[in-house]
Amino acid sequence: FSLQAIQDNFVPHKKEDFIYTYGTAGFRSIADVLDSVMYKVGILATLRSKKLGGATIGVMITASHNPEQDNGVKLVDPRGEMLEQSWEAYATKLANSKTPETLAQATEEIIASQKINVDQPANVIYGFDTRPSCPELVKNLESGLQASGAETKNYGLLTTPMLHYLVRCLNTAGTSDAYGEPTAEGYYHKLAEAYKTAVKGFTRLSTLHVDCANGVGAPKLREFLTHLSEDVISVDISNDQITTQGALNKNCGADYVKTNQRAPPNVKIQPGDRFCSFDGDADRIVYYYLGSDQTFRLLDGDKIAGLAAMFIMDLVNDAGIDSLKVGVVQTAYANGSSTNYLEKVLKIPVSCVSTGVKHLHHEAEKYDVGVYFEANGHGTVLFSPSALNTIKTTEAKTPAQNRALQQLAALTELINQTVGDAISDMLLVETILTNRQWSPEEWDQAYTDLPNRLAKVVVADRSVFTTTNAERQLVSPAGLQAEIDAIVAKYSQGRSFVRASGTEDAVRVYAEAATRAETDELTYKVAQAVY
Ligand code: 16G
Ligand code: ZN
Repeated sequence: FSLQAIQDNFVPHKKEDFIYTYGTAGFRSIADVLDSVMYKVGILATLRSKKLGGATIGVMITASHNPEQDNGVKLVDPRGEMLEQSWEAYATKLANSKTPETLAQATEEIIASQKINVDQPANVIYGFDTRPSCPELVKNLESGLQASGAETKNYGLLTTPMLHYLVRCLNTAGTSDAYGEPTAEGYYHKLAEAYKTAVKGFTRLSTLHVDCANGVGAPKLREFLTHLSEDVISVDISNDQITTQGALNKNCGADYVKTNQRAPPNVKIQPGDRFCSFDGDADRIVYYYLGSDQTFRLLDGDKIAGLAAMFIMDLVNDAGIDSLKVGVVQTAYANGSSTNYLEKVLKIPVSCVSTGVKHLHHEAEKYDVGVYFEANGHGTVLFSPSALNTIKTTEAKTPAQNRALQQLAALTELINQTVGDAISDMLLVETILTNRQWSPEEWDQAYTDLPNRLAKVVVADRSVFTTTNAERQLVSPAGLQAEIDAIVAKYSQGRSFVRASGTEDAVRVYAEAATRAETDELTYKVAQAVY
């Protein structure tokens, strides 16, 4: 490890005045300004690995659902989780170092404050999505890794959740909680075997139509499907144009569908059929279908959480292990009807946390079985070590109990325990629908979403909008929350909140109410109060 090498290989900033922030989605911006950031992320990944005694750290290059000209990068910690929050400030510090000297200084500061022994080994793996800017960004990342002396492995084109899986596998190999074979093949095999077990004995459903957002999910889902025969699952893939310039996330994908509450224009949506959309890096998924009245119906992250929680509660009861505490974690964006369904109908505890996967993930770890989903379709289910142990060691007294235990065991393998995963979540939904022999309408009957609206307000300085109570209330600007409360009080089943976006220079306004007209009016009034 040599600070000299770090200085000698310095990759300069392309735009002098650009300020970088490691936020909820890592670094993310227009790809053109990211060369220098990649170099620094290489150094940071090396330091993080050295700090953790040479544990493997992951680096994923993607900008998820953002337009094709954007890109981004984020670090993955040893258990396949997001980078520990306290390190985000280091990332930001390195990224904004504009000269070799200030970079060396910032590096030294991290080493000193974290008491890093630089003689420790460093191991870093990386992967990237289909964006045309990736190859160049990868080169800059590699320079940073090389300059700081890490052992590396390039896993190539990957979905984000596959990279998280690989990191966890590499760090648990040979231990009692070994997570799987650290290869793409190992990932496919694990999911395919679990799925076969989970749907065994049930009639296969009709074909599922999958929109892959013209992203990395398309080739990866195709590879995965070679591990399952047509009589186990039938999938029709669309929006798989990964080499067509400008196609990524354009008028398709999970974010398009959730935001516009409509199917991608090029997806021919037929009554009776089942559809889902991935986002650009395949860590989000939403389902949808055409109702018998020909209207578009969305089954978003909230609906998936409700379905999963219902199924898991039933299995836990049938398995006779209802001492396990099952809970659901949501954000303020969860539809009020979904929270009501979970709490009042399923009688499951629900926690509400701030936006961003790391917040949901950590809260979900507090339960034995923690289901977490953002309304936008990012989520998963976490099984605690003690839950895994209970599922593995409980002795069944009846065939029904035995079957429930087997199903739960299959779910623990099927569900990606590291992060939300579109392929894995798709298999979870398909498992439940197959077990129940349900159509999407039947799934949708659990509850009816309140009409809702999300608006974006561009303000002079979004940093003055600070919140409390899991982002449901404003602390500042002074007086604004009282104003919002007064507006909301006029609408039946009204709810609205305002928060600064973590990924865009804007403030978001969410509102829901009993009717579409009231919702629109409420959104408009709150947005006006903000402006
Ligand atoms: C990031 C988050 C996502 C969240 C979104 C909110 C991660 C990996 N991603 O993309 O979970 O929904 O930000 O964006 O945490 P916003 O702050 O612009 O509303
Ligand atoms: Zn994504």
